[in-house]
Amino acid sequence: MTNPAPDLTDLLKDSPSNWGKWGPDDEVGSLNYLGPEQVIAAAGLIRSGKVFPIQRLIGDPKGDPVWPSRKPAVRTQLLDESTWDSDDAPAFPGGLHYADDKIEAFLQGSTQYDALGHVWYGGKLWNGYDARTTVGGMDKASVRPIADRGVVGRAVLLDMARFLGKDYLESAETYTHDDLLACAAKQGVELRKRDIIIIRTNYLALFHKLGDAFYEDFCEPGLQYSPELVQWFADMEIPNLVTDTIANEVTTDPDTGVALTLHNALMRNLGIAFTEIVDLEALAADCAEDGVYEVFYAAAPLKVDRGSGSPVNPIVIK
Ligand code: UVW
Repeated sequence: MTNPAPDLTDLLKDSPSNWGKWGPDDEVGSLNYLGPEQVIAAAGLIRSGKVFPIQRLIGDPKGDPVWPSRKPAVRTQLLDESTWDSDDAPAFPGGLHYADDKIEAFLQGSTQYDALGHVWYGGKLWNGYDARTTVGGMDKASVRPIADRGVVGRAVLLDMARFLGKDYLESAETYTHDDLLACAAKQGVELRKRDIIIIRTNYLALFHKLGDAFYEDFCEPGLQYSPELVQWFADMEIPNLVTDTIANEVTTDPDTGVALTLHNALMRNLGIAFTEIVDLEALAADCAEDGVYEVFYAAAPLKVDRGSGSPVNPIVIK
């Protein structure tokens, strides 16, 4: 019989924590590392004026990849030119016609920011807030404080797929902070304190290639937990981890069997913001061509009161 997965409370009992570092009421965690100094320095990286919005399409005719228990957004057309075929269509002075539509969507069902309180264990969220504050909506560490402040800074694209000489990483493939450093060295870019880290795996190319089989034995590739990796993120004061996978880390740790360990070690304990399901293809192709991997990054999720996450279209400028 295989050993049961350890409880996160035990696994992470000695893991570094930033709780209390920015006061008892803080709800944006390591994003506090991005102040005016970082914004001004990042603005200096804008040289060619090339702009890359890195949100994935919502309503892709080929399908939208989502975490297995979620459903892609459904967009419904409510008003269009055919509305005015009917005699009881609204009549506006001057003959105005217009289109209206709505979407029903998981707030975590597309390119998104997770609220810092999105995951927890042991009854406590980021900064020690009680997990009961999530009941019926996030009273603490919701996505709104992130939306209210915005995220701007120097980001470095780490193209792990190109670095490993692959079109895309495979299911359950793992990598470490040492691999990130090796990738940065090969790309000729320095990883600095307070950098936003953007990682390309191109794994979601498999979503369109495999169809329904994509979800069989679902285990995304990604960073794998180790105490050293968590300490590195803490020491580097990383404010934001951005990847092109659904959950930013290997889904199930191959050594411990624990699911989403880094959501807890990095987001819950260190307050690092997670941005997931971004589309890095155009940006990565451009970086491969000009060799410039340090970029200006700006993003703000939608201001959703008590939301556990929100769609976002981050902008990268070179
Ligand atoms: C879960 O936390 C389950 O998913 P994600 O962070 O990818 O939204």
